[in-house]
Amino acid sequence: MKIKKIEASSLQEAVEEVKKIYGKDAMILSSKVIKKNIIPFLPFLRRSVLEITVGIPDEEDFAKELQKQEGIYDEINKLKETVREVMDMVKTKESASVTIEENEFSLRAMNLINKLINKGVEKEVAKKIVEDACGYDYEIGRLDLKNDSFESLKEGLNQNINILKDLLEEDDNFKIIAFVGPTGVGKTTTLAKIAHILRRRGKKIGVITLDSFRVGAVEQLKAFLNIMELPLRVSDTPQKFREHIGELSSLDVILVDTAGRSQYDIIRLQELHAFLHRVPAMDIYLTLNANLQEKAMYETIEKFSMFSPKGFIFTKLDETVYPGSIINVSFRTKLPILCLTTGQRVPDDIMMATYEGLAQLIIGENHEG
Ligand SMILES: Nc1nc2c(ncn2[C@@H]2O[C@H](COP(=O)(O)OP(=O)(O)OP(=O)(O)O)[C@@H](O)[C@H]2O)c(=O)[nH]1
Ligand SMILES: [Mg+2]
Repeated sequence: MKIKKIEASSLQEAVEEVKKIYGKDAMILSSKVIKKNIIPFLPFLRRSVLEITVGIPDEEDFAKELQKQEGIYDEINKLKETVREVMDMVKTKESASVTIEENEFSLRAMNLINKLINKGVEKEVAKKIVEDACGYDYEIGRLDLKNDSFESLKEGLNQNINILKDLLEEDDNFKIIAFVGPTGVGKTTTLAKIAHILRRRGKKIGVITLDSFRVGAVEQLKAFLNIMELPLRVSDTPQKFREHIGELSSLDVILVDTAGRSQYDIIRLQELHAFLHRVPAMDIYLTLNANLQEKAMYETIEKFSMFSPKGFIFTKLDETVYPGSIINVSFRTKLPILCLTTGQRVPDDIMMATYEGLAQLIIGENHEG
């Protein structure tokens, strides 16, 4: 800032003068009354004038000021964001699951962890998923999300949960797809939904059911499939099953429905195993009700491991408020997810697993971006 002195007869005049000469950014720093000789060599002839000290900001000062102001706006915006996050956290029920003291995450990262926990994701799993979507922010000295919550969740899921690419993106080879799982989880309904999807994509499909003893099982399948006029075979022995596969092997895909088996009924599980083992080109998917208690899910997975399932199908997500359990189970077992079903309607209520879909399922629509 440059300092100048000017003289004026009144403050009013000084203000106008300063504006005129130095512009509107100039400031009057001080003023004082001084006595001046009217004629230099006649000291007894004096009058009073105002001496004004003016500060004139130079370009550099202006830039600094601007920078300071921008800094303040940044601070305000950060503060606003923090307040919003704190409010979100307060709104989120059971928000005390992860507290400020106990962890090394930023507020918004903690907020995301808590959202996951509230949806049934285990605390350790939630922390790992979020941690993998974070970078260290030196300014706040904590781990912070690299992106908005939704994108970060997608990223974290991507690093921790396996999904199977859409059935048809894999290859064009002949495939047999079998659905196994406990009773009533939705195997037959899901088979029908997948049959529709495959058909819509131009695949030639046949269906074989191994469920010949439950009353109405074959009728139920027929009802689903008749609309599509798909060939259907009912195999009541492993021998028949192999014959039926032979008959339908000129098609693109054979879908195999099985009778539900309790994970506690080892004999029936082994019976089913006798049908399915050593069948070439067969992928077996374990169908699990997303509402099942997690402990029961692990028991089921253990008992059905004899089928070496290629992945999970999770059903009835429309009936659960805690979809987090499917994340826990997939995280712990590393078995990939093929698809998720979200209602009884055939063929609509199904979605192939994507990270976007999983993120939506857990924290809702992407509101941030
Ligand atoms: N809400 C809801 N219901 C479903 C879903 N999938 C299937 N269901 C219903 O669950 C019930 C059982 O479905 P099925 O497809 O017969 O189950 P399953 O596993 O074949 O049963 P079993 O053959 O007896 O072992 C039916 O009433 C279906 O409509 C889903 O995603 N959401
Ligand atoms: Mg069935």
